[in-house]
Amino acid sequence: MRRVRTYPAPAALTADPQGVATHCPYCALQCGMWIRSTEHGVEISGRDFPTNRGQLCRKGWTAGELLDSAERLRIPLVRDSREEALRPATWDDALDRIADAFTGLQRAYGNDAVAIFGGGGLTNETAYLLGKFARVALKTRMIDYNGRFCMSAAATAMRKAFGLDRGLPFPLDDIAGTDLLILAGVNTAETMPVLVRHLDELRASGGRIVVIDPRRTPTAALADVVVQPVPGTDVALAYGLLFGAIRAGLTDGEFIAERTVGFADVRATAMGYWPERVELLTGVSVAQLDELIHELALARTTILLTGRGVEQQVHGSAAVLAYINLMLALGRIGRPYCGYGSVTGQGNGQGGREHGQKADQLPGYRRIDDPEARAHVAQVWGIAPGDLPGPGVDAVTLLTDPDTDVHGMLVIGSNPVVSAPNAQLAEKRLRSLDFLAVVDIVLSETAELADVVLPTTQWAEETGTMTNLEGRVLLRQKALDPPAGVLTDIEILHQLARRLGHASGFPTDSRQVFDELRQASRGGVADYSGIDYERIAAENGIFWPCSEPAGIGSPRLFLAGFATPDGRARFVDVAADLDADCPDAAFPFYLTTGRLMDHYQSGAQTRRIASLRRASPEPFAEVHTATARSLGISDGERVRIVTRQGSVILPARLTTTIREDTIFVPFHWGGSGRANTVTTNAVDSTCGMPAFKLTAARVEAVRE
Ligand SMILES: Nc1nc2c(c(=O)[nH]1)N[C@H]1C(S)=C(S)[C@@H](COP(=O)(O)OP(=O)(O)OC[C@H]3O[C@@H](n4cnc5c(=O)[nH]c(N)nc54)[C@H](O)[C@@H]3O)O[C@H]1N2
Ligand SMILES: Nc1nc2c(c(=O)[nH]1)N[C@H]1C(S)=C(S)[C@@H](COP(=O)(O)OP(=O)(O)OC[C@H]3O[C@@H](n4cnc5c(=O)[nH]c(N)nc54)[C@H](O)[C@@H]3O)O[C@H]1N2
Ligand code: SF4
Ligand SMILES: [Mo]
Repeated sequence: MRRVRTYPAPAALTADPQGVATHCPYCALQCGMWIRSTEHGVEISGRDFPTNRGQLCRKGWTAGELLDSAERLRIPLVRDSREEALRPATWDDALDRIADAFTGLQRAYGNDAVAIFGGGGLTNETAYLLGKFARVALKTRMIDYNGRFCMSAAATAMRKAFGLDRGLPFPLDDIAGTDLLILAGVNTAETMPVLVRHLDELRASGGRIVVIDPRRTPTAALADVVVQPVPGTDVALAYGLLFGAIRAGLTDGEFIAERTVGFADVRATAMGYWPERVELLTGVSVAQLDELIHELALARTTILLTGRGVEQQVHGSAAVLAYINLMLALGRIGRPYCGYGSVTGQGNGQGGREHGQKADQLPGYRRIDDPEARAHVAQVWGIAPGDLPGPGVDAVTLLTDPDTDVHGMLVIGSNPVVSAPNAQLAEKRLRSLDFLAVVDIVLSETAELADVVLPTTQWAEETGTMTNLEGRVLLRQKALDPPAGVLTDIEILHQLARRLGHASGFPTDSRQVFDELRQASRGGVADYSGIDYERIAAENGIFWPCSEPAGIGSPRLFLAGFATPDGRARFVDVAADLDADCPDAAFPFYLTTGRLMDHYQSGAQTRRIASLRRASPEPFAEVHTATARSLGISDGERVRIVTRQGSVILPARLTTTIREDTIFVPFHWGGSGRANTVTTNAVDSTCGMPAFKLTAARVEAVRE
């Protein structure tokens, strides 16, 4: 078996002429950075960290620009009615308004009248304190966050199959040591450009790459085999591959017998996916299926990663389970250089889902309906278990359903007016609230609707921990002072809690919050109790679970057993009934949405960075040249994309890299170019994941 290169131990992270050791504000790779303040402004350079080895992408290099941008918020904004414009206010006035409004609404309509909507970019300390703030200070069960739009399908599937959900159950470096890497619905060359160096290493040592994506993306350019399935058909494709693997004798009987349960049913279902049928369902030809089986046969070790392409579907968690079934049948999980992982997206997409900002969760990845978990956390919080609210509702319900009890909301670390599915509905719902408060660093599209907007510090101005896609807990150190008067997220929570009658319990020092988080997570699935700031810095991060203050935690999970009661992984016999928003005569195309290299998420940050805005100034619709010809559309011409939800007008960008039946629109813009004006309302009923990747659509030329 080929081995991964080993690297020298990291330099100490303390004061260094290169500046302060910290991490990028954006994606889950959490690349290491040096940041230094000079007379010419803030200087950022790449730092040797295991995920990036000194490299940064364009977004990382330019991240400093927003720190002193004129568009940054520096003082609170308030208004007395929605007809007025927002105007500057004192912190006391702004904070009092929020506390008074929330108290009034809760008195009138009950505790669940106030909701919190958080984000996966917030530090572990903020995410933890936010969950506590909701349950203890507001006593509401209504809290959820944008990670529901991101990781819920994979998380649900991994919990079912392995008993535990950690994006990658192995360090990123392991990728370079596998024989075969399968990337399904992941466009890492654009979404985690620095990860490409791991792919280059893999190829340099003779490993092979398969990409499964309806578009021939820049990631596909790095692959040995590329297949372009019809959007939304990964369940059928994965079963088709399992059929082929069974027929070619590739399954690992010993592994199946000793380390798994439930294969018989899955095997029986897979036998219904013979190649000709799979070709009809997925558009992947019999010859291409053979090619994929051949790749599986050549490899002794395999890593399969899914991204949002597979997961943001009505059958997202089923598709993940179908790919896991394939990997379990091959015996390529829970062994060195083998495994399944889901590429976590946001900077703290992993930690953000472990410490309680999710409707059904308590810190340490505990379930809020588990009496033992409730007792433990209530004791850490100094309240009676009976005073802890129960599970709330998922993000889509929270943001769009007018029938919940919610009358007031605090949005912190998300921009749902751009990023929520069917954003028209979310926008309407947010406008209909009696009171909306937003904490952000810029006046985002969501902040524009608020009654009170609080500015907050940026990544480089506060200390806190983040948990990257590998489950590695890392330390983002404060490098710069914030603009005068701007509070951190946890200082804001402290101020609000105090006004709601909780003078203690909401510390403003991140280390103190982390120490409490360690207690609260102790004994949970995501146990952080053995982790502290010093050891994170000394070891280049610590992998959870970690209950002992020694070592680097648990970089590789499942080698000895799975996290299920009997230690065996579960095959889950998922159905593949295609009841998604299927194209028909009126809406004949598959509309899918996703990301570009230059912009991040709702674009609130990157649209305000000059070089990124120049590189990628506006949204567009990617249309196949042949499709455009048949519709009489030329390159750059404006087209109307119509779906059952609404329509948007965008310039067409013609390409031959997309399927002829598929249209792609990036979601980084609000206003008239907002992708989510047209995306479907449909969600995966098992986890609440929106089906961002498949909406039936019509395309029309716009002729003035
Ligand atoms: N530049 C940039 N980087 C980012 C982000 C960003 O906004 N911008 N966001 C971060 C976050 S939060 C996330 S979640 C990650 C997301 O990272 P990715 O998952 O890599 O990104 P997406 O573009 O959402 O989707 C990936 C691919 O899925 C494909 N796809 C669509 N439908 C299907 C399908 O039915 N099956 C399959 N197999 N593929 C399909 C799309 O064509 C697309 O190329 O990126 C992170 N990194
Ligand atoms: N059509 C379509 N829609 C999608 C997706 C898709 O693929 N297609 N992907 C979905 C996914 S995977 C995700 S993760 C979501 C993300 O969508 P959003 O949740 O909207 O993500 P961001 O744009 O990162 O929003 C973060 C907000 O918090 C602010 N912010 C940044 N740092 C801080 C901080 O430290 N504190 C506070 N208080 N605020 C801060 C930013 O300025 C920004 O306004 O979008 C989802 N929406
Ligand atoms: S790959 Fe992600 S973490 Fe690394 S520099 Fe780019 S945006 Fe930042
Ligand atoms: Mo995400």
